[in-house]
Amino acid sequence: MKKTGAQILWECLVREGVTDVFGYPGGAILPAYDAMLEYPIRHVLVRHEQGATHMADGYARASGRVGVAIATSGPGATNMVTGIATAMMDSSPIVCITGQVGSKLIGSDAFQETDITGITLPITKHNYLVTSAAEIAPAIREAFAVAASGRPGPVLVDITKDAQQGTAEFDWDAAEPHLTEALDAALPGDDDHREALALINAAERPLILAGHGVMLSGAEREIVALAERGQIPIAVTLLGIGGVPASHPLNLGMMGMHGEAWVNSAIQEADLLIALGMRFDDRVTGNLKTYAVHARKIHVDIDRAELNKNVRVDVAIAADLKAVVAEWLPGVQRVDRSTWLKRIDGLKGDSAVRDIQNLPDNGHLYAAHVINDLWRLTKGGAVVVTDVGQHQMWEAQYYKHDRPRSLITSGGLGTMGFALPAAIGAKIACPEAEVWVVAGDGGFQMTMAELATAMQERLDLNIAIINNGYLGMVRQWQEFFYDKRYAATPLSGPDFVKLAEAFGCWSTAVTHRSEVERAVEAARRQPRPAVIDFRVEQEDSVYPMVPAGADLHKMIRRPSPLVETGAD
Ligand SMILES: Cc1cc2nc3c(=O)[nH]c(=O)nc-3n(C[C@H](O)[C@H](O)[C@H](O)COP(=O)(O)OP(=O)(O)OC[C@H]3O[C@@H](n4cnc5c(N)ncnc54)[C@H](O)[C@@H]3O)c2cc1C
Ligand SMILES: Cc1ncc(C[n+]2csc(CCOP(=O)(O)OP(=O)(O)O)c2C)c(N)n1
Ligand SMILES: [Mg+2]
Repeated sequence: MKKTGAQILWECLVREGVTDVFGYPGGAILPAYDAMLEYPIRHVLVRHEQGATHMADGYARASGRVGVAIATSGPGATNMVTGIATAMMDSSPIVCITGQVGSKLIGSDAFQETDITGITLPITKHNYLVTSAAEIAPAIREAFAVAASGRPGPVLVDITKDAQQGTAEFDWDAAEPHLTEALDAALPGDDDHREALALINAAERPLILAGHGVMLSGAEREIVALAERGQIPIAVTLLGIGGVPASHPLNLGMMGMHGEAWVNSAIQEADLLIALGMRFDDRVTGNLKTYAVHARKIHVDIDRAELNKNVRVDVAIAADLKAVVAEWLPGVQRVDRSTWLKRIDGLKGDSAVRDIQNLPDNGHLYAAHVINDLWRLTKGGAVVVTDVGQHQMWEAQYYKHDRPRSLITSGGLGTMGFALPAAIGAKIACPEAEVWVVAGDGGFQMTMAELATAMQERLDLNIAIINNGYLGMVRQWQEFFYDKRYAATPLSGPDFVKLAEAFGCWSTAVTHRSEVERAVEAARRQPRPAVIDFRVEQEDSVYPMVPAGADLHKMIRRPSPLVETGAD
């Protein structure tokens, strides 16, 4: 049956199972928008195309489905760049569709022409320039397959206006993608498994490093089974949080720059690291020369390019994690590792004493308190979407995630402005979930226009602004490494309560710990977006901290007794 290119586009999206798209119209994508009205798809009108890409990303991370963003050519497409790079760094499957000027105008500097496939080449898993209606179905089907298969990631399909307007025979079956084997899981050799098992069974001080790949692979149960069978403790990456329940006795917590001190020390003392679906980011390893020098290493990652990239390993397996661990399980011996587990318990040492959580209520509002209260009040059941900065690290430390996909955060690119739009995407993907944004006063100001989107879509979204009056994480670096020279980090903001009310949201401000509970409960009762301005201690820092590039075990610890600074 003949259809226009625009109709073919929506026909394909519907058949791919797409129910929601995030976008913003304009001239070069107008034929597609016109055809959209005939299809059962919810279109969420964003306020900036960066928001559309983060929404698609949040949608994908919350649900495991592919998120879809749509924009016009030129500035619409370039506004998507940050969101695409964010999804690329964190292996999030999204498909971005952009309009392009007519195919005969390409290269003529036509109105709103930009080479978006050229611009996004290094930050997409793959991209397409489609110049005829007949190419649309194969391109869209392949885009979805590429985005979701192997190591997930963003794919962009740029469709010229004449391709949308032209007609072609629509044949769904003929458009079936044929991906090359390289995109699918490659099977490892049996020897790799034997070698890995021998190392695991012989180890006295093994440690599992569980990353984002645990959730991407759906291997949550297998990892816990491996840990329990072998009595092997687990450390998680920032993006691995939730993949293993925080409350599981073998889960030690987060590793890396702002990880728990005992976790980093355990890594340095281990005799075997079993790295599963994590990519040894520099925030995780610190100085590579001194990283886990006593440990043999096994690395399982679906992306061969990650193996032996940052850390040299003894056994490297390029395959889907779930399948690999399932294969190992019967061969994993039940070994008594109580000495090692006791040793790690001992490493916890004075951490508890220094922990800010145990401070009495002294009239100061600490972000750590706010987040811990949020965890308590939501009983750990919320999907929390963070922005980037100190509040992001405090969230990782003080909100205990027991469920997969319940922490959504920009790790690899560290994109400020991510939280609010990503949370909108998460809420639309999972309408039953209680969704909380935890954002800094800096990052929130980057994309706060999306409050209008949340209102227009009548979303029951809760937003906690951790307002410290600073670009806090940068201020912290200036405090530690630049002699407290606070260049361009003191930050004013609007009256967030008035601002939120102007958008039609419910809002309140909190300055004392005693008010946290009331405010959180009131926000939870609101059926519309609710914004709480938590005016927290201004010059608090995130501890512990491994300075960039330092040895992992050489952490800066919170001064004891706690030093209080800043305005009350
Ligand atoms: C301010 C700030 C501070 C930070 N501090 C820390 C910190 O202290 N600690 C920390 O951990 N991080 C920290 N990060 C995050 C850090 O930068 C990285 O984003 C994070 O460590 C990456 O985690 P990951 O390797 O688990 O996930 P990803 O980067 O998403 O990598 C996932 C890996 O899993 C693989 N994979 C995907 N699917 C499968 C599958 N089916 N089977 C097998 N493998 C698969 C992928 O190929 C990839 O290699 C910080 C970020 C910011 C912005
Ligand atoms: C788009 C973008 N620009 C700059 C940075 C660098 N950066 C990282 S954290 C941070 C400060 C964030 O401040 P705020 O949002 O108030 O959060 P806080 O650290 O105070 O909790 C900055 C500027 C970034 N990560 N992203
Ligand atoms: Mg701040």
